[in-house]
Amino acid sequence: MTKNKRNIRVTKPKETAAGTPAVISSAKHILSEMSLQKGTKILLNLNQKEGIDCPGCAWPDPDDERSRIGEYCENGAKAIAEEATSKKLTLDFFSKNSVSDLVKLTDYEIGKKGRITQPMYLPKNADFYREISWKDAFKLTAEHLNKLDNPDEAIFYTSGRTSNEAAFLYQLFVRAYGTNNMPDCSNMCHESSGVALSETLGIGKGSVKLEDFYETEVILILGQNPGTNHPRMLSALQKAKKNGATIISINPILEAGLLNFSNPQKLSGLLGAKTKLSDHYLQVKINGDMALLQAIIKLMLEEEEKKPGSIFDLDFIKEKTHGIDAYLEHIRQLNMDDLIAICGIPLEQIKTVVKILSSRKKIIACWAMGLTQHKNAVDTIKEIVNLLLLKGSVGKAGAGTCPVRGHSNVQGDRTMGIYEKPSNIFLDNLENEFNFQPPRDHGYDTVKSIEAMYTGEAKVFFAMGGNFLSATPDTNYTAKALENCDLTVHVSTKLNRSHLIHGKEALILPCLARTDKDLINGNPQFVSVENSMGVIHSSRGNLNPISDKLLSEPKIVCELAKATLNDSTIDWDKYLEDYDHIRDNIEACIPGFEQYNKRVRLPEGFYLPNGARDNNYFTATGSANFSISKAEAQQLQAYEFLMMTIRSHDQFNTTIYGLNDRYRGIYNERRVIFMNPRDMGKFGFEKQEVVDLYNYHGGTERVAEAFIVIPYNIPQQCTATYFPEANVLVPLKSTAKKSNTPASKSVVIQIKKSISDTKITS
Ligand SMILES: Nc1nc2c(c(=O)[nH]1)N[C@H]1C(S)=C(S)[C@@H](COP(=O)(O)OP(=O)(O)OC[C@H]3O[C@@H](n4cnc5c(=O)[nH]c(N)nc54)[C@H](O)[C@@H]3O)O[C@H]1N2
Ligand SMILES: Nc1nc2c(c(=O)[nH]1)N[C@H]1C(S)=C(S)[C@@H](COP(=O)(O)OP(=O)(O)OC[C@H]3O[C@@H](n4cnc5c(=O)[nH]c(N)nc54)[C@H](O)[C@@H]3O)O[C@H]1N2
Ligand code: SF4
Ligand SMILES: [Mo]
Repeated sequence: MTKNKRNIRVTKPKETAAGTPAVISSAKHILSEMSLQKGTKILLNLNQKEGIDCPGCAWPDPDDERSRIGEYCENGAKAIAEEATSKKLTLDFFSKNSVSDLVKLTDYEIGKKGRITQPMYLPKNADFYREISWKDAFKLTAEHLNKLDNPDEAIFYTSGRTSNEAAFLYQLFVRAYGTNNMPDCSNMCHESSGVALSETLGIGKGSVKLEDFYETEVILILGQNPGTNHPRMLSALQKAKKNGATIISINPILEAGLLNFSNPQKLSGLLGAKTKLSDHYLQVKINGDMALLQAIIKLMLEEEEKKPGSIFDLDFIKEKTHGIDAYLEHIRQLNMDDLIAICGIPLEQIKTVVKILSSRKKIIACWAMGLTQHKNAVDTIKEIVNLLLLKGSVGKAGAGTCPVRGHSNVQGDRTMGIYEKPSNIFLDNLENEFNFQPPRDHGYDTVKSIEAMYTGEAKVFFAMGGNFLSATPDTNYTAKALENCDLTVHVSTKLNRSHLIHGKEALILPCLARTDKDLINGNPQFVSVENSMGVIHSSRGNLNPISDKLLSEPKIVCELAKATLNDSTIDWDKYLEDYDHIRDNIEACIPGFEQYNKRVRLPEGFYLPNGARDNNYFTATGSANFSISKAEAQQLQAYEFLMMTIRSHDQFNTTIYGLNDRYRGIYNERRVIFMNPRDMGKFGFEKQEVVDLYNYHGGTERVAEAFIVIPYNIPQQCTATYFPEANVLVPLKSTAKKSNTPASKSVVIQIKKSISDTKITS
């Protein structure tokens, strides 16, 4: 056996989330990055009405009561620690550290270096970034953009932290320049949800409000780990339970945050009192969800047919839906044994859940990446919609769809037009308002962007935030794609791997973050964001920026637009007098933003219109649509495994806060693979043995070396590793049908004993 010489410590997985350990962890992270005084100043303002919107996830703030001292979670505190760190990267740092040295560091080490403080430029063939003025940086970018044969040779990526104001200006600039090549992190995230929900319910967003959680009867949580990724959702689940809701979790592994919760905002929670969250936990096989949902629906249908109207909401189905007959016929034809074999859940357990769902009328279904990142993701999400439609559980209080969004403004960015497939109505509105002709052809999404850069069809890559190289699949292929570009430009707060795997020339443009004060002529500006439930509200930073050479994202876009566009019909200078001017233009172009400047100043913000919430379905049929899909098992050889790439408790996507995954009992290590002990026995792997992982999709060998085997409670032939370390194995061409989202939760791998134990030393 190849022994691991690393510093890993493994304990039993936890069965309760948050509580005192979360408070201790928050304090540790904050104090390692800044003074107590600075930390307190931010945390007291975080998620308060008229305060700073947490730069972590997109979970909403409660409309009513907010704790004056602690309206945030452990991971919100970590996000703040990471962003508002007092550590900074000076010119001295860049003159002492070459790109070829920095690239050898782990993502964790790179991220801990500090905030970027001035624009940096990497000339052709150079190994050290050097200082560049803002003026020259804009000029250089503009020259590259204007030199292209066609605007479609440029790509403009967006991550989901960008405010509504910056996002609107950014897409306006990109379209005035002449392309719809606007891939975003959503392409890798909830794109599958957007496609499924648009086709079935006529809106690509969820339909529930936070208060629906407080009056619902059943909450289904599929493929989501809220204890880590949306921690304040646990408070909503706790309140739902108190009000009598039943929680059913569907997940291949037992996540602590779905089992029990000790509320750290309440004294009782700090003293150890806990609430049991999931009443039923279905440990489904990876991507077995569609089969499981169909099995549930098939059993419900059998009962319904014995006594019509006893289980399904026949009035709702008749008045509001389309396609019921064909759908039920399809369900009748399915074979129960096949469905059970695919999902791996025993019949008895399915029957228990059927009993609960049958007698309840108000159901909320929540889901995240465990559903969206599979080949058949769109169809699985449509199956959730089928279940809700049968029960009349959309368009009424206490019921509906809840795709829980990731980045704090990823939903808002889409609303603002960050999309490679904009609608004609949206483009017409831009044309009317700004008097130019926006391009009509659809642009590249994330996967197509990588292919275009690889083949040389795209030559300039510009990123508004994010860490494209580490977030995307097939790391080695994507690296070559970026390296092929003539120029790569990143608007960023912190150093990351995408600055170090670069085009022939590269720029880093440092921007203000959420927590920073944004002043125009001494007047404080605020920005706005949209949370997971469609509430638009303001966010105001309160810290003095770490350097006077940072610019706001809106300012960067306007200056770049002025440097690039000749005879622009858009008055870019006006936006830089006051952000109210940006919001006035948003109001003119995007429905739902009437009186934007007035309503965004309401302390609690305002809701955007939502057809599905109001029981109106703006689909092609004019009704809510049933959909027919066939569940298929992933065909695996006996020596193959399905691997899901998931987040540890100490990371925000590619930003690694620390090396622990406290709830799963892993400390000081990220290169681990969770395996079923029986599979380990079958293949002769011992606990903490070092293995190499392989993927052979499309005839290419992909290898991820030196992962430590962790025996874990996970279905057989299913495994889990952390993203981004395992992204080298995710094939670019293995994507979800219709949404083109990389199938990074169902990667087929082989696991082999490591040939060497010296490859990874830290
Ligand atoms: N602290 C923190 N917060 C975050 C993030 C972060 O990295 N750190 N990221 C943000 C972003 S951008 C996003 S999109 C969200 C992500 O939030 P999540 O979707 O919760 O994140 P993942 O870790 O990808 O977790 C997926 C969950 O799905 C389960 N799963 C995997 N495959 C399957 C399957 O086939 N079926 C079922 N039923 N379950 C499955 C996994 O076991 C895991 O519990 O979180 C956001 N919030
Ligand atoms: N294998 C696998 N791959 C995945 C996933 C998975 O589950 N498995 N999840 C996918 C998902 S859901 C997502 S959303 C993507 C995430 O993809 P991205 O959004 O591209 O990645 P992040 O790690 O969130 O980006 C972090 C960087 O953003 C910059 N940044 C932070 N704040 C700001 C800001 O305010 N402004 C600007 N301009 N920059 C800022 C910092 O420089 C930081 O290094 O990854 C996807 N990749
Ligand atoms: S739940 Fe999400 S938005 Fe709320 S404090 Fe935690 S990380 Fe921030
Ligand atoms: Mo995401």
